[in-house]
Amino acid sequence: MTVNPVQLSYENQDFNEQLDHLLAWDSVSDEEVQHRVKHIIAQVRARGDEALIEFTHRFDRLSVSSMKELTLGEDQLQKALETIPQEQRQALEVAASRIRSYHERQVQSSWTYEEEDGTLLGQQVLPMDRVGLYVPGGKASYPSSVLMNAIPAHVAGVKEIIMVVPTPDGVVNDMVLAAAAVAGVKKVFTVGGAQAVAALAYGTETVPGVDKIVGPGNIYVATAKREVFGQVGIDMIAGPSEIMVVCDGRTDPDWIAMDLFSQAEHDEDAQAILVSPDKAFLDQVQESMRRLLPEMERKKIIAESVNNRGIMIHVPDMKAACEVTNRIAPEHLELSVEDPKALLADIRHAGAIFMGRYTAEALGDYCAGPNHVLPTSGTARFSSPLGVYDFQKRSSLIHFSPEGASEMGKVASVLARGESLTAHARSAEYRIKK
Ligand code: HSO
Ligand code: ZN
Repeated sequence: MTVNPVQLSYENQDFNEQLDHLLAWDSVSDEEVQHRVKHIIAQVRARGDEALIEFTHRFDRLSVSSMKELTLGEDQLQKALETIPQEQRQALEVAASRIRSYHERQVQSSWTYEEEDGTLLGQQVLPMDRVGLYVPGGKASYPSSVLMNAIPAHVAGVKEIIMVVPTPDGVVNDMVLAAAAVAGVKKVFTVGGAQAVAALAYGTETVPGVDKIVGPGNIYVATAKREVFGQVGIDMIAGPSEIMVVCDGRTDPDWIAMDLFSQAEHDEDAQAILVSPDKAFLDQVQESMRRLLPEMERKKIIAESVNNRGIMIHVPDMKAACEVTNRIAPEHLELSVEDPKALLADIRHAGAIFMGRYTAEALGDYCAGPNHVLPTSGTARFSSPLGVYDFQKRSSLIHFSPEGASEMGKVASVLARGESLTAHARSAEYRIKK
């Protein structure tokens, strides 16, 4: 098994076109999947628990006679926390506490201001009432993602976080349940797929309908989330993981190779990119990758990811490296250089920026504190990491004094008549002082 990322040079005439071609990613929208998902949603919407139980039997091979058997409460989550090895429990608790401290700084507060005539304007910020958290089953079931999704909701003040996680053939991941306990989740339903998304969006006799659904999932889950958007809010629909490393050539090549592997091992479609002004260093990292690959548990996935989507880019200098970064807008950016702060001024687009040789992206995935749910596929140009703000909503506050209503009544009246909206105009005019 070899590893052969594509080699690119910034100095190539058609560098930008080549790069765009390698970055292109189609977020799959499969008609057949859409059709099936629509059917599942309609069934759950019409028949509630009964349909949910049927689909769980069909897709997860679990036969239960009531939703009670698919429901876990606080006691069971607490029990899972006590079941896992002490070392894992402690690591979850350390990570949770750091994620909490970081996110507490994101809480937005309400504000108001008063004008001279006593008019009061402002914005009231409140948490959502109830949020649903989707957690995948199987190989992509990450306890760390439970923390990253549930803690910001909890910090925002969301009262009820309803988690759903499929347990195919009844196989439960205790560390996922333990993470839920640590993150303040109190209710879990062991259902998954489009049927779980539908239950959260519309509610059933047992599953309470939520206001927003967050969390990663397979194509069925992603399609279902798109389908119920509007009925409920959803988070972004994430593409495969990406890492981009900018290195001056003076970090241990094994470290860089492993950093690239760390995202490649998520998925055959994950993308790992290395950029350096040092040509010999790019070769050394490739050599390290070849030597280290056989040691990796997920070597097949890593090799596929690196061979299909991996890129090594030679740039003339760091200025060009920053330019390439902004074009890519990577989910994760490592600045493996002596003075990362000096580069920061030129970086405009990246989901998370890991600064310095010691800051492995993997630390950010688990326990640095910032969120690991990040914009992928170039969307860092216009979107941000998941945060407390995603679980808060705003209402505008407007309170006119009699003087204010009179003054603004005149303005509104003119504008309303310009729009031929007479009732608007007269409503405002009633309040104008004679
Ligand atoms: N790197 C992933 C998150 C994760 N890594 C979970 C390990 N576990 C998000 O891009
Ligand atoms: Zn990761």
